[in-house]
Amino acid sequence: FTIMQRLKTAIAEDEFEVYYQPVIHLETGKLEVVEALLRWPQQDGSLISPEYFIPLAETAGIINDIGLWVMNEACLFCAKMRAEGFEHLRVAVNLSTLQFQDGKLPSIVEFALAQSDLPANALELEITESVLMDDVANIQHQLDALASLGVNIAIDDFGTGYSNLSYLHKFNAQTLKIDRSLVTQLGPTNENLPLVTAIISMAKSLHLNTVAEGIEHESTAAKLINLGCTRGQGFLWSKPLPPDTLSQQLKSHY
Ligand code: G
Ligand code: G
Ligand code: MN
Ligand code: NA
Repeated sequence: FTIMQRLKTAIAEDEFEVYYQPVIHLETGKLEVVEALLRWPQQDGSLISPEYFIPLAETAGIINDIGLWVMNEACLFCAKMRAEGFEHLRVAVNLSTLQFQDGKLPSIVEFALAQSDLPANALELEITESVLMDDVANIQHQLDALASLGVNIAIDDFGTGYSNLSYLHKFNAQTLKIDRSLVTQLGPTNENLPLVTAIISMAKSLHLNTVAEGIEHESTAAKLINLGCTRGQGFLWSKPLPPDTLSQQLKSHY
């Protein structure tokens, strides 16, 4: 079988897993959010990166099925964690541009929330800047519907693509995630410090929260706190983990 053929049966065969990575409030060190990250384990024990198979799924026309599955899984996991004592935990789910095409995203999200009994403000949807450039009217309409449910919108991978400020404003996002390529060397070498400083300051004046991704060093976290960045995510705290592992770690650490 080709990888494309196996990808098409992967949902029915229950082959996907969702891992979760903690997002920490930088000043308090508290866990606030977990980001859902899709994994496709292979029988030989290897992993194919979503960076590779998500574009394949988009080409194969199955990204909506996968996206729906991830949405339901992530909401159920977050609701379970909240019931187990992490009552303010929120979950972030990545979206592909194509998930906006058929107009069904708001009802899919509504169903996932109802099924899991998760409040809408516990869900954050991560979209990339490239999504915002696509079919503006259609996407804005659906983001408005999602916002009126109470769902939060985050702009992912900020600083890499087209940084169009007017779109940021228009789409009612609450959160800006600074791409890890701008963050990782910040502590050790000051690489990209002027750019990250400007992004955080701009986000503040637009009343947006900031999340720095890819924090691997204590020195990076310290600089980001000084710059007023809201939250952080990265290997310094934890890599993405399977739900049971994360749940066990949280219960012993937080
Ligand atoms: O977890 P990792 O760093 O390997 O993820 C690589 C890329 O795959 C990231 O850009 C991430 O946003 C994307 N990705 C991970 N899970 C999902 C998902 O459920 N849906 C979509 N559309 N993208 C995902
Ligand atoms: O595009 P998106 O931001 O959704 O991608 C998240 C990806 O970043 C995941 O694949 C995750 O594994 C990866 N990631 C998360 N934290 C770190 C980190 O500290 N260092 C590196 N190199 N990758 C990270
Ligand atoms: Mn993301
Ligand atoms: Na990113």
